[in-house]
This record gives sequence, C-alpha cells and structure tokens, in this order.
Amino acid sequence: MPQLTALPDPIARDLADFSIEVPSWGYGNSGTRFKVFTTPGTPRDPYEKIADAAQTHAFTGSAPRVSLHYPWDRVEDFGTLADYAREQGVEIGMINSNTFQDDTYKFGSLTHGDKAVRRQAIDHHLECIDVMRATGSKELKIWLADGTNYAGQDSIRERQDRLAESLSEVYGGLADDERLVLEYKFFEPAFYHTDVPDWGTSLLHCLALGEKAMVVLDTGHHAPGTNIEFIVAQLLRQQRLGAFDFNSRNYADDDLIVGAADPFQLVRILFEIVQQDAHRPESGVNFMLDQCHNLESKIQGQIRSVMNVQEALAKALLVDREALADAQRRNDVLEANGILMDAFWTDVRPALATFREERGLPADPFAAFRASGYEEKVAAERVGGDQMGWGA
Ligand code: AOS
Ligand code: ZN
Ligand code: ZN
Repeated sequence: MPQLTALPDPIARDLADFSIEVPSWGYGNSGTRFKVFTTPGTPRDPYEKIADAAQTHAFTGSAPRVSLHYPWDRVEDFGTLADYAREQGVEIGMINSNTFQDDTYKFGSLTHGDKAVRRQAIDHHLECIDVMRATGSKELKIWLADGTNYAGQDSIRERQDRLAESLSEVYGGLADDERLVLEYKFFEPAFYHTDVPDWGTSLLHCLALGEKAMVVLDTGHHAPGTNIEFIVAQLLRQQRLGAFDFNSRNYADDDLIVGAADPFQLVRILFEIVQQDAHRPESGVNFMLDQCHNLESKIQGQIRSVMNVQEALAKALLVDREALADAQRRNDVLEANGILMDAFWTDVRPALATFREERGLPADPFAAFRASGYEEKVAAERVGGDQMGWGA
C-alpha cells in the first residue's frame, strides 16, 4: 500500500479545522440484553464522564465537545458542569432528549394517542432546551423510540399528525441561534413500524418545521445494503444534514467503533461530504460518535474512533477530483473508480502522525493514551459508588 508521509497543506488545514463530538454515554458501561460487563474506573457521575471524554480530546486534539443525554446526565447545576468541562478543555455539545425509558412512554411519546403523555414528552424537550441554555449548547437532538409492534396496533397516519404537532411545539421553544436535529431509525425498539424510520420522513418533518430543523444520520440505522453516501449527498443538497451519529454495524444497530466494520464505506461517506465542503466548520454539520464499548476500553475505543474518522477524511480529501471529473466526463468508468480507490488504498497513517507531531500532539494518540497511566489511576481512585451504565 502506498504510504503518504506528509499531508499536503490544504488537507492539513482542513484536518486541523475538523472536529468530532463524543457521546457522554460512550464512557459508561454498556452491553446487550444478555450481559453488561463492567470495567474498573468507569465513571460514576457525569463529571467523571466529562473527565474521560476530555482525555479523548487531550490525546487527539480533535474531540472538543461532549454530547449529553438528558436525564441520564442529570446534575444539580448544569452551569457548574459546563464550567468543569471547560476546565477540562472541552465544551458541552448537543443535548439528547430521552423519551424511551419511562413507563409512560410505552406506547409512544411525541406521537402518543393520549394528549397528557404528549404534553409530558413535549415538556421534556422544552426542559432539554433549558439544559442547552445552562450549558451553552445550541443543539437539541431528538431520537424517538416511538412506533408499533403489530399491524393495526395504532393509526400510522394519526401518529404522523400528532408527531408533527408535537414537534412544532418543541421547535417553537427554540431561539434564533438554536436548532433541532431529528434522527431516524428503521426499527428497534419498535418492530412493525417506527414513526421516524428513514431520512425522507425526518426530512419532511424538518421541512415543515423550518430552517432550524435538520436531519441526523446515524450510520447504524439503515437496512443492510443501503447506500448511505447517497443519503448524505441528498441531504446536503437540501441543506438539511445537521449531524452524524457515527458507528459501525454488522447486523443491526450494533454501535461498534466507526470505521471498524467497513472502512471503505466511511471513506465513501466522507467523500460525499468533502465534495460539498461539508467537513468545514461553517457547514454546520456536527460529526458525532454514537457508540457503545461493551468489551473494549471505552476511552481507547473513543480515541481509535476519532483516528479512524481522521484517516477516512484524509483519504477522502486525497481523491484527485480534477482527474476524477475528467474521467467522469469521458464516462471512463474504471478510470474514475480507480481514482477513488487509489485514495482509499493510500496509507495516510504516517502523514497523520507527522501532522499531529507538528501540532504538539502525540504521533500515535492511541499508544500514548495507553502508556499514560490514566486508566490505572482512575481505576484506583474511583472506588465506591455506582458506575454509570448506558442509560443510568
Ligand atoms: C438509538 O438507537 C439512537 O442511536 C440514539 O442516538 C440514542 O439516543 C443513542 O444511541 C443513545 O441510546
Ligand atoms: Zn444515534
Ligand atoms: Zn442507534
């Protein structure tokens, strides 16, 4: 594989400006319905999650924001939590709402047939907007578990109407400089129909709401074989791609490390991104990780994920776009494909090591973190109390 030892200047500049947001829940214990394995040193409160997330940024220099999930991340004073984050070198990113763990929401939240339940779900989202204001966050992220398990269980159409009405009330609570991002997922926990199953449904709701509503694309939320990069191109074309939830899937919503299952897919996605300049901060696309680390060390998993995204982005930026356009004009199918593959097959790791060293970062953030002793230190310090789990 050809190796690149230094990034061309424009690519280095783009990478220096590019950032990734990490999820607070990625630092807590997680597992499957069969077993949750715990790890010594796992955070016991949102402050410890922030401290761990700050390690990902300290070693990679590219993960300056932490998403919170509310009320999993509940503290007495969110202003104090945001101050603590800043002291650690990071900021609070998106606030993720949560209407999927209360008994009240068994049959839906924003779509529920009972007005009182919808009221509670709307109020929860308005409370998330308060958390945004207390933490300095500007984005409300909504993923709904709403749906049904059996045909005939509820009216699909009426649920859409109720969803639109509820969302518009939440949207009405946003200030001009705040926005809402709506995530879609084709199944789970509902197994017959999901109320926001796909990008089209999310986009239709966002278009009806207004310019401050954007779609979230979670890479794990599609049927096998879906061409995700097409969706990326289409949403960018509509200027409605608000955020990514990056992760890998082999089977369902596996939440594995991004770029682990299919590194080529990640490059293809990022190639659509760079062709529309959406990797630049001013594009407003928030590149987030939505992952769980069931077996591996959580901080190491997050650092590896950031590195995987950076490698894929560097490859996407390396594509010779002039040559590609020329081959496309001539309909030279294989030459065009070969140009893309040349970038994909370039080993950019030595160039990224140089890039990091030039910026005072470890050449290999993953190895440097492992050698830092942080995990041993927190394992010794964090004794007593309950470790936070995904969802706790
Ligand atoms: C659920 O499948 C979604 O990916 C959401 O983004 C969710 O809020 C997150 O994964 C935490 O459960
Ligand atoms: Zn997600
Ligand atoms: Zn998911």
